[in-house]
Amino acid sequence: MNQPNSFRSGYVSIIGRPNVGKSTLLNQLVAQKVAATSNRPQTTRNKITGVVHLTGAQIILVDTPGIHATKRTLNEMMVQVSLSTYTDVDLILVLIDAVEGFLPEDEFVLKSMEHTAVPKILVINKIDLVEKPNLLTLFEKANNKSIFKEIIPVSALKNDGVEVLKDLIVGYLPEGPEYFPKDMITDCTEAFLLEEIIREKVLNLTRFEVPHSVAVVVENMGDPIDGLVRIDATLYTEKTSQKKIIIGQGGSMLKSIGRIARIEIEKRLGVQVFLKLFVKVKPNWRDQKQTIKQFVYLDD
Ligand SMILES: Nc1nc2c(ncn2[C@@H]2O[C@H](COP(=O)(O)OP(=O)(O)OP(=O)(O)O)[C@@H](O)[C@H]2O)c(=O)[nH]1
Ligand SMILES: [Mg+2]
Repeated sequence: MNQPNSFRSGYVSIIGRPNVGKSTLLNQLVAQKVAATSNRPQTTRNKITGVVHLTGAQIILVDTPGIHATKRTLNEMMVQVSLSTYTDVDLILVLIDAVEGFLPEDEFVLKSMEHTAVPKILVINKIDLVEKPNLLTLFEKANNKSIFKEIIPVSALKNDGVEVLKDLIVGYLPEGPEYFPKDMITDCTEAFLLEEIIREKVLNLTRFEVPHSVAVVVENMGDPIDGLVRIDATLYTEKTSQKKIIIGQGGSMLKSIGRIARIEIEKRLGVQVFLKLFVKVKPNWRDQKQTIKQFVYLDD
């Protein structure tokens, strides 16, 4: 007689308003950098898969764009992606920021999942930044909401509480197959991951509207020649003034973006990289569905 299959696996989406640390948590749970992170809101623009391989279980995490009220087409499509995960997952991790507590933006997120029966775990993130008594008050508030199966405090950045969270998640997974082979931690394409590395550097090095106006497209990735890979990527912005800022005085900003991105890409690919960056203007691309599909891979 066959042994009953006791392997557990399932999909878990990471949901919350922008900047609460969803992508940082994904990277920490997967124990590898998959998603771009930054202190700018709306860093993540797509669903990003991260697979956690455990003995007897597999957690397939889906990092999502921060949910927020918006009128811009790109942002509407981003939020739609996050909401669409509700019907596809076995569990939802709802993240809030321990310092900020429940802001109206978090209530907006909770309202968006009012009608989904999927179990929800509240993850109170950034506990490294708060005093214990404040955390207790937040716990009480969260308890009163009575929509969460569990409430867990973590610091995604400091890797505190993340192992406990992993165990907790597994308890909510159904029996199922190993969806992904052991050596696979994401189903994102290599080009997408490289684009996100480059965009992350733009987010970290530029300010105001500039970081949000940028999309990165890898145009060309050659085969290694003498241990060197050439990668051409274009940074699209919406205005000539933004292009100027990205290039910087005498090309200094673009050089910095390129250098920092190249170092990370070389680490990722394990080869030397010649990274050539171009900057182009595509006016109002964030309000054009076709261009958004092409630049950000978002669907209707
Ligand atoms: N101190 C502290 N900072 C954190 C923690 N987790 C994340 N951060 C920081 O919070 C900022 C936002 O992190 P992200 O992971 O990009 O946030 P996100 O929720 O994915 O944001 P969006 O993609 O814009 O929705 C970054 O500067 C992180 O370094 C934490 O546990 N403690
Ligand atoms: Mg993110």
